[in-house]
Amino acid sequence: LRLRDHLENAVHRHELFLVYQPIIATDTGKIDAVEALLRWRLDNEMIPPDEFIGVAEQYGFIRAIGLWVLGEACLAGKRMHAQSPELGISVNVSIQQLLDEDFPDEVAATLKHTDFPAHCLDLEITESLFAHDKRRLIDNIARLKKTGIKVSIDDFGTGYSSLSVMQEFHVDYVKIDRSFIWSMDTGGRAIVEAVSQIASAFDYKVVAEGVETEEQRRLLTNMGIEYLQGYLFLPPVSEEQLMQHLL
Ligand code: G
Ligand code: G
Ligand code: NA
Ligand code: MN
Repeated sequence: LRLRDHLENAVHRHELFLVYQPIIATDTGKIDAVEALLRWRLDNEMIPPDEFIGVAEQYGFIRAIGLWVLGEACLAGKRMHAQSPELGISVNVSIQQLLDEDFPDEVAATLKHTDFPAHCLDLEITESLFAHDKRRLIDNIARLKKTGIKVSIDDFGTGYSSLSVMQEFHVDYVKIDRSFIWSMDTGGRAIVEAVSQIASAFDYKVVAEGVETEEQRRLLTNMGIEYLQGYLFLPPVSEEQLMQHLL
């Protein structure tokens, strides 16, 4: 209850902020995009998103918070474009946002009022969310894509219907869940390779998450995976810190 009451006012009290983690293009080694990740500081205590996103969803705050995140990310992206004009920004979205009929229009309105280019925005949808009202999701994703934005399947491989999700939903990127990257030396390599090949057949670009070692980087690069993300490159950092890496 304490979390719920505080969360309701967290946006107005400026307790929420975003951090940014780079996504690296394998071929150039350069930052291609950044993923925006939400943080909440309550009375000097950091509450992890895993603890409060669920609360926000349960009590109906996530649409307001999600809209705030989207606006902030586009504004930050606009500032980053002064240094890296084509930099992409990825934003995580919750199922309530995706199922909301107004959401595609809200995304379009946010792009307009922040003057952020649609093709540089990517929305990340966690694979397990695709289990919800399929018609509505396919519909809303199609409407979102009409605004010119990109869509990613996040945490790919952790759901029960990975292959049908790839076939039925038209997306741009598949982010292979970090658990597969971490198990590459104990059998996961074949899975990563297979996912990458299937994704390519659908014309989806692949991002490997949770890259922590040079060995993982080498293996993923040799497999032809297009993008890498993980602590090996940079953890999520403040906008100010990120700007230094964009130079
Ligand atoms: O940043 P961290 O590893 O603590 O993120 C934990 C989880 O919270 C991840 O699954 C991430 O996708 C999710 N998350 C982070 N920021 C947001 C956000 O702005 N919106 C939603 N819906 N989820 C987020
Ligand atoms: O579920 P999602 O993929 O959105 O989760 C994103 C979170 O994963 C980020 O908030 C970040 O803290 C975490 N993360 C990113 N890269 C790494 C990594 O290399 N190792 C670990 N342990 N966590 C990571
Ligand atoms: Na994500
Ligand atoms: Mn993920």
